[in-house]
Amino acid sequence: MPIALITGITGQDGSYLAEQLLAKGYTVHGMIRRASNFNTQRIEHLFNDPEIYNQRLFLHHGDLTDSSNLNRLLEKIGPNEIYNLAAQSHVKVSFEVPEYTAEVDGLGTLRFLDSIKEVGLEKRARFYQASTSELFGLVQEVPQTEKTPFYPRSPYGVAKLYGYWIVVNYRESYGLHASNGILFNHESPRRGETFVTRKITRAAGRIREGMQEHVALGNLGAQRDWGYAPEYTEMMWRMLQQEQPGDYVCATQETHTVREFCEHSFAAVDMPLTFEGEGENEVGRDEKGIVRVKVNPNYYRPAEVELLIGNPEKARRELGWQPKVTFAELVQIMAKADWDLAKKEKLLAA
Ligand code: NAP
Ligand code: F7E
Repeated sequence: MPIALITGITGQDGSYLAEQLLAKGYTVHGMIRRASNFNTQRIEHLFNDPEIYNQRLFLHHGDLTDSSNLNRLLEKIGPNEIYNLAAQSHVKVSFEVPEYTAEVDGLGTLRFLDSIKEVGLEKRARFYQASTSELFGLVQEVPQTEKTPFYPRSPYGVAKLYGYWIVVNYRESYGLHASNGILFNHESPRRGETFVTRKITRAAGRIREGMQEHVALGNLGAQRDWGYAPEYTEMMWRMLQQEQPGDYVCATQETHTVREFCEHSFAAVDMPLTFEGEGENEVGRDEKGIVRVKVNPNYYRPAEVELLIGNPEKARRELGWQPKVTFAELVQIMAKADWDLAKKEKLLAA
């Protein structure tokens, strides 16, 4: 049975990928960071299953800033497939911790590739790198494809640009089976709560249950190509099953504004919103005229990515991959899950 190593297994994507690989019969090793609180909530169901944990799922402490740890892990595990999903993944936060972001997202990728070489796994192990649509930043072409020139707009995007090119370089220099998935935004009920989609669906549920008055957001006009995360992790696996490595855009080829995401989310909890005003004065009101969405410029970014929309034609053609969950369905899935969560929280608080 194949052996996989996932960095970032405690994150949104890592948790879905671990489930999918276990279901395919893999032995899965995950790297986790030491934390002062439990950071394994997203994989708790796997962790608590005695037939899985320490049988086919193994967790190891580690960090992408620690090369000796990476060497040891690779030697001990001897994986056939490596999914490098670990990252400081928040774009706005990357402006506040640019050096750390470069260490983990840029140099961390190099450390990993070099460890593979160092321990002699370059013929055995296939490598997936979590590249991103943030590479396109100030977009040079619409829609974006694998051939669109990059123009990152944040320390996160620039760090990931290094990650992208070092993967290409190790592939070309040392024959590594190393691939970049250029994934556009993908979301789910497991999305971190500080990303805009989850922030909105969490707020919609809590506002609907009377637990919160309104939500403050930044740029309501930003447009994103939002897909459903489990479909994107399935695509990661497909990339590593290819005879030849390559780089693939993974997207829905639809784009929507943050404002539209709000409209769909609040409609899903039976609180339709109407937006009025402009810029910092724009608000979203419910049917009673109560303001439920406000703008707070603190959430603006020093440089913004205004529009993303990807063309996944290469992935469709070569990997047979096509997203099925639509934008409207994605919002429904997330809004419903967060409404249920708010109801539970309310019961517990009562
Ligand atoms: P996420 O939920 O933020 O998860 C990130 C994971 O990386 C977590 O497990 C985190 O551990 C771990 N991590 C952070 N710093 C680390 C370090 N120094 N050493 C080891 N592990 C570290 O991110 P995601 O949404 O699942 O995304 C997965 C990957 O895809 C990331 O590389 C992200 O940049 C990239 N990506 C995401 C999207 C998207 O829309 N989701 C799109 C394109 C690319 P803790 O749990 O301990 O924090
Ligand atoms: O922002 C705007 C914000 O933080 C989306 C990461 O997974 O996808 C993600 O990066 C848009 C931006 O995601 C708020 O300005 C408005 O234009 O949800 P986000 P992101 O920056 O697109 C890419 C592909 C990755 O690779 C990253 O790892 O929404 N926005 N108001 C807001 N964003 C946030 N977070 N919070 C707000 O209040």
